[in-house]
Amino acid sequence: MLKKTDKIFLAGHRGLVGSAIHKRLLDEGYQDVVVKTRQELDLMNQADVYGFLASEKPQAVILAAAKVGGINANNTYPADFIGQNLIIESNLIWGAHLADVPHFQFLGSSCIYPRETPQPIPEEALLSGKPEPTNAPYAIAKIAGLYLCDSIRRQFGRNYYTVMPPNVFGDRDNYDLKTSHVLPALIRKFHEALPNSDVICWGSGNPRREFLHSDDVAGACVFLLQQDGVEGHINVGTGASVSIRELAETIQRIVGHQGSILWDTSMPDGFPEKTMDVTRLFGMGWRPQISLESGIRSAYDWFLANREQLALR
Ligand code: GFB
Repeated sequence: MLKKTDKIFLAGHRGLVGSAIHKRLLDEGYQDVVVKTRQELDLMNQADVYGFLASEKPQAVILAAAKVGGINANNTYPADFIGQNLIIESNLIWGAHLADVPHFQFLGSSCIYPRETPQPIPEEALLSGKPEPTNAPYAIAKIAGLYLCDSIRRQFGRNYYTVMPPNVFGDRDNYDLKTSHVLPALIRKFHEALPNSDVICWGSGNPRREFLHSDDVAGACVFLLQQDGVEGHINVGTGASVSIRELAETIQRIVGHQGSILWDTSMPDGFPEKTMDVTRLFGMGWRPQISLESGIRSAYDWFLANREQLALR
C-alpha cells in the first residue's frame, strides 16, 4: 500500500480525469505528487520517458494521459487513437517496469468490452466478443495496455492494474462538437440553442450509457491506491445507465431550453448499451458520491464560467 509521503508520478494531470485525480491526491494529503506538462515531458518520446522515470524513481505511476474523444472523433481518426495510445502506454508502463516502479494504475475505458455482451458488463466479459467498430482501434490499444500491466504483474510480481471507468464527464471536459463525448456536446448544444431553437442530437437516442463524474473517478482511483491486491482490471461506475434520449431531456431541463429535440440517424449509435457491473469495487467499500443530475448541473456551471476561454468554434 502507498504511504502519503511516497512519490507518485501522475501522467495527464491537465485532462478531464487527470485533473480530478490531481486535486483528489492533494486534498487527501499526498505530499509528493509529480506532474509534467506536455512541453516538459513528451509522453510519445520513449527515451525522454524512460530517462525521466529512471531518474525520478516514483513509488507509483498513474497513467491518465491518452488520446481520447467521442464516437465521431474515434470514427474519424482511428490511426491517431490506436497509434498514439499504444506509444504512450508502452513508454509509461514498460518504462515504469524498467525503472523498478512498484505500483502502476492504468486508466482504461468501458469501450474495451465487446459490443454484444450481457449487461451490466462484468470484468470477465473482456475479449468474449468483437469490439464496437466505431471505437475498436482505441479499445484494442487500451486492451493492450491492460494486458501489459497484468503480464508485468504475473511475470515480475509488480502491483500493476487497470481501472475501467464508464463515460466520464466533469470540469475541464472537451466541448468541441466534432470530437467531444455526448454529455458535454449536449450541454453546449442546448445552451447555444436557448431559448427555443431546435437541437440536433446524433443517432436514434436509444443507446444506453453509464455516466460517472470525474471527481468520482478520482475518488475511486485514490481509494484503490489504498487497497492491496487489485489484480487485472476493475470496473468503476454507478452500475446504472440512461438512454441518450433521457440524457438529452435531462440536460434540456437543466439548461432551461424550450425548443425541439431532433435526431440525426445518419450519425452512428455505437454501443447499444454500456452499463458496467461494479459488484467487485462496491464489495471493497467504494460508492459514487455525485448523482447524474447534480453532476450535469456542476458541469454546466463550469461550462458557463469557462466557455470564453475555450475559444469554441
Ligand atoms: O459519448 P459518445 O460520443 O461516445 O456517444 P460513446 C454516445 C452516444 O451519444 C452515441 C450519441 O450513441 C452518440 O450517437 N450522441 C447524440 C452524441 N448526440 C451526440 C452529440 O452531439 N455528440 C456526441 N459525441 N454523441 C465513446 C468511445 O463511445 O465512449 C470512446 O468512442 C470512449 O473511445 C468513450 O470509450 C467513453 O459512448 O459511443
